[in-house]
Amino acid sequence: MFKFLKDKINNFKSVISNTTQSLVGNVLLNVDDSDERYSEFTLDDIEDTLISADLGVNYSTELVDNLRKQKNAKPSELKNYLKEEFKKTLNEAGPTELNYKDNELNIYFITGVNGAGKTTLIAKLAYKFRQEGKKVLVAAGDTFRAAAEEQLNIWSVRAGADIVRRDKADPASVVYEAIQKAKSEHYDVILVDTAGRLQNKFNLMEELKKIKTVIDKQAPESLRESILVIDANTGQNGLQQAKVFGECVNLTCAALTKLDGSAKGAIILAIAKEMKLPVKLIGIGEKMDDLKAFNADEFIDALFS
Ligand SMILES: Nc1nc2c(ncn2[C@@H]2O[C@H](COP(=O)(O)OP(=O)(O)O)[C@@H](O)[C@H]2O)c(=O)[nH]1
Ligand SMILES: [Mg+2]
Repeated sequence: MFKFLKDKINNFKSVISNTTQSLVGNVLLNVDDSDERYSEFTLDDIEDTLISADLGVNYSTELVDNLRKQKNAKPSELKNYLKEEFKKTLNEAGPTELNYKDNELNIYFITGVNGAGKTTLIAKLAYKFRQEGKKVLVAAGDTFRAAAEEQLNIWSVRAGADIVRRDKADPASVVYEAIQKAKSEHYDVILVDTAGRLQNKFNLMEELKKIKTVIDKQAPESLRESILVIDANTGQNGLQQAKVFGECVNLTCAALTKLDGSAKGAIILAIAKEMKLPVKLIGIGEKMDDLKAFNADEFIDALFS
């Protein structure tokens, strides 16, 4: 497997310190360890604090209702309770390792709203794959914005990847061309960039479905991951977006960008709980090297240590 998927994150604790504060620190402020049991007042405060941390209303309510039902639940055990529940939620969403098959074509289909960080994620992924000697092709499927294509071009060249781009062309035809090229020239990886204009939701969703159909027809065994890119700072809005995209492309995982500095990293848990989607990649900065594999144990350890 890829080295970059095994790399530990330096200072992960400090990267997610704002999330830790809002999700664990602030919640624990509601309880006094010496209390024998939870008061109704305390339970309400815990629920509000979890919701403010962007864990989502349903999940927050469920966690607190569980405490309410357990007559022996002790405030001094709140930290451990949350830790075990969060672990369970992440486990249930499935494995977090990015799928890749050696000696085959691997296609990664990247979607998400404008500004979420798709193009940056593709550049970083291209860079990581290139570093491990893979032959990488980028399909510039955001043909609407010339600037977007140019940005992708610069990044791809810098990463040492090749690119298929055609100004103003139908994105599905760009992807078609990329697949033909990848097959005849034996590429290991295709990264498909897409547009994200939610203002015209119907057209965007049709465009994405069309790309998906091209991949399914031209390379049915090759779609390795369908990745939804979410900006950590969008919190619950990000989750709403996930639902819209999930209805038209079969998402297999999420990538959470801009986790650096964000206080809303709890969205990782909300995505796992509500969408049953594992977060597999996290963006922790703007540099090429600032893409990391998400590891549930590492995340839980950093949150609760
Ligand atoms: N701090 C930080 N900024 C990021 C990260 N990922 C992307 N960005 C920034 O977010 C902005 C939008 O990214 P872009 O890839 O163009 O989004 P797209 O519209 O989805 O393709 C750019 O300014 C990126 O530099 C990240 O992990 N951390
Ligand atoms: Mg883009």
